[in-house]
Amino acid sequence: MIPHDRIEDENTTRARTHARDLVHAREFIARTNTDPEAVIAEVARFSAAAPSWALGTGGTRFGRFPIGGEPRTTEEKVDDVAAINALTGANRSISLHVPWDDPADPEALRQYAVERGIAFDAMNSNTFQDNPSTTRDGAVSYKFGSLCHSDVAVRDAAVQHNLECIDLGVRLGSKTITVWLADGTSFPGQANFRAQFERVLDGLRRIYAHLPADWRMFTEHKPYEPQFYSSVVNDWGSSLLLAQGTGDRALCLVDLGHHLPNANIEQIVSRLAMAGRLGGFHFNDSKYGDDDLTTGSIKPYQLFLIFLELLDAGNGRMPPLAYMIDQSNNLKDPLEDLMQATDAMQVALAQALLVDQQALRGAQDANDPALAQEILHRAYRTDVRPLVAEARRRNNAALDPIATYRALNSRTEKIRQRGLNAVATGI
Ligand SMILES: [Mn+2]
Repeated sequence: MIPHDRIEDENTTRARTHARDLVHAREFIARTNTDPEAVIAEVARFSAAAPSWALGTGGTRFGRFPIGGEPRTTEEKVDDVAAINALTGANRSISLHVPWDDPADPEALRQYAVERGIAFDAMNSNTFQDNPSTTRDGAVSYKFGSLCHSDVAVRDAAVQHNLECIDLGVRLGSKTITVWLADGTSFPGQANFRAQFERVLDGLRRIYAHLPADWRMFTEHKPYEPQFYSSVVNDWGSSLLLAQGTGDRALCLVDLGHHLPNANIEQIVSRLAMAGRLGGFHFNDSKYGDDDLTTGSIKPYQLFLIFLELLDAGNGRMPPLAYMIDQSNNLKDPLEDLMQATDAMQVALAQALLVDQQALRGAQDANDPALAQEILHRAYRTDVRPLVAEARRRNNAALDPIATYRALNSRTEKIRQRGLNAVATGI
């Protein structure tokens, strides 16, 4: 755990500069007919879950370069999320991935997390790998798909694994199961598109039937990888069809990296929200494909536009969706990576809150695209960092999370406790 008084000490060294910057930011923003206090409050309310599989170093198929001190158990993963939450004040939950996480005593794990201020976000099932616990000790294989498989025994095993994830999640206090399927084909003619889709729909209905009344089920689309010709849940349209064909609490999850280049993701967000089927997000960024780069590191303007659509869906506030970070790379300390993502989301949210909605509607009604762009850019180009830092301070977190993490030698301390060779599960 990161001691709160150490964070306070670090904040004290930055307090005067922060106060000066905040006065300036407040003055500037007040001139744009926006209440800076409302922006700070909404940013302070926001939280994004950290995924248990992004707490160790990521990698590529060419290699992985562990940095040491990675969490060896799910408890240590909770510790790491508690550590970044202490610094950001905006990562109040963890999302588990079964069976990479397979707690022997879920009630004890839940208590462990509660004591550290961490809740359990969506449960993630895994039918894209063969694991003894999900493939009936090797009796079946997901090589040719899971819910879409031609063999009913494989489909049954995949359904059963999802039911077990829900049962585990109930014991942890989770309320959501996210189903991401690697199902698809790598070669034309390999399978019938329609037969695969109908089998997936049938499997999702069976999983949905097991949901407790206060649970939701998310389907997550992706156009390609690991299959390279077709995915069954290839885009938001297929995801929406599955949700609509399953039940009211079946919703769509948007992973920013799961789109073909140049897709208008903010418009997809608007469409799904309009259809009442937007359930959650996996935040990351990409240049070429599912790169899992740090949120906001490549296309920060797109991130701003996405938050603008979220505020539109929530009538000026962030709608109560499941927000999670889903990123992984080979180069950074994963905890710093997650804190940078959290900061990028808070900055994008603050910028989106600065958009003068009344003026924007006026420009739209007057068919004045130049003015509409001026209004968006005025908000996007405002330096909102003092407001975001103030939101963190009010959440008893760090004015500067990364600098504080480094000043406290947090990684060195983890290596000392867990060892240089401690490597986390997950990819
Ligand atoms: Mn994802």
